[in-house]
Amino acid sequence: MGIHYKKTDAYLFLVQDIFDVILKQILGIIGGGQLGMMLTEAAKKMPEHISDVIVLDPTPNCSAAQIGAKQIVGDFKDKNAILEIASKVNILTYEIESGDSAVLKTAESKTTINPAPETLRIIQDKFLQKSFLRDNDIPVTDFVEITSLDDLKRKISDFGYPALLKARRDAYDGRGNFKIKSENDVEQAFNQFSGKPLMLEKFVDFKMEVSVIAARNTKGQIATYPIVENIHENNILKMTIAPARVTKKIALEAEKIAEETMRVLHGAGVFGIEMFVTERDEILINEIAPRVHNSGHHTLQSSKTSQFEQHLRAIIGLELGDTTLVHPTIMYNILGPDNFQGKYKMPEIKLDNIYLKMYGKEESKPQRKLGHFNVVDENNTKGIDGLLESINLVKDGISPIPA
Ligand code: AIR
Repeated sequence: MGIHYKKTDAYLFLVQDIFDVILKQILGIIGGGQLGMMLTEAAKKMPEHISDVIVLDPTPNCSAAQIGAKQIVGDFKDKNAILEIASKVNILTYEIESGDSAVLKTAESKTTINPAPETLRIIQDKFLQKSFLRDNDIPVTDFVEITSLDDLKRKISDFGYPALLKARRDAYDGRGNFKIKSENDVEQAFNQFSGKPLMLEKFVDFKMEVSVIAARNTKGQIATYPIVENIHENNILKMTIAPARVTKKIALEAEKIAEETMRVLHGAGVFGIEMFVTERDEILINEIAPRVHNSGHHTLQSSKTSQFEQHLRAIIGLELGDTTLVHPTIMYNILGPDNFQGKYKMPEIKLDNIYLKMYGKEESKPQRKLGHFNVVDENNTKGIDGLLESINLVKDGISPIPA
């Protein structure tokens, strides 16, 4: 005997409710800066899968909150705040790697977390990350753990100068790196880190910095975006050129390394894999970010699927989107100028083929990422040189000035 339902309105509402619970999920994001903002925008375009977004961020009315995410105001490492957001969402992710992976592990009893806290634990400690990659035969720069000043003095004499002393954790955008150029810098470099766990890396004489944005979904499907070229200034990303001006051989090799990395890492989500191309055309991984990445912002206009949508597809377990680069594009970061801190006038650009995105941060600070714009070769006629010319015409006009 089957169960007989009357097709009443009540029944239809019940079915709708069940579907909502199964299919629509509340998404939680640790971090609500620009990356959380663009993830929230992508989530809003997927209402059939994500019903609401809640972010945890210390800045009241953070970037993501300004475009409709609910916000818990709290630190990324605040245990109670992490447990609170975990108890309110069906799926939790992060857009900054400085969350506490041990706390996240305990929060796994309350919600699904992707990438897994164990993946975060390995990646957020650069020494563990590089050891993991080396153990899996993935090419990385030479590196070694540093435990004391004497240890540093001994090891740097093996490595030679220059070498990079790095904080193992909580360092991005060049914060937490010290280039030791000679014996005279050694003590100053060590003291600068005041007791933090450290590692030393051989300085790579690279001819280009590149990255591959890669995704792996919860079912193990992997997809990589075409390799891009990154231009840094003062250790901060200034510009990403998509696609990178490299040979087909290098492009394929880098994408293969990225795919292999995703295979061994196991985490679900989008990852930014930064690499060097050396003078001898070797490819070495410099660093992995377990999150959507600044060098993937071009995908908002250049690609069939943006990295933000891709991340959501990956963590929800949907089939990954098409990563084809449809239009060559250059992404240019709008950074806070060095000469002031405080409120600033929002720059504007009204030109065809240029897409400006400001992050709604209240204050400019030197080198702070305030926004970016993408210059898109929409008719595929300009080429990278043409795009670079367009950037030169507009870049000075968009530097933020005090309000
Ligand atoms: N971010 C995270 N890791 C690296 C970067 N750049 C992004 C995240 C985070 C924001 O930078 O979106 O929330 C913080 O920006 P700020 O300017 O407040 O430090």
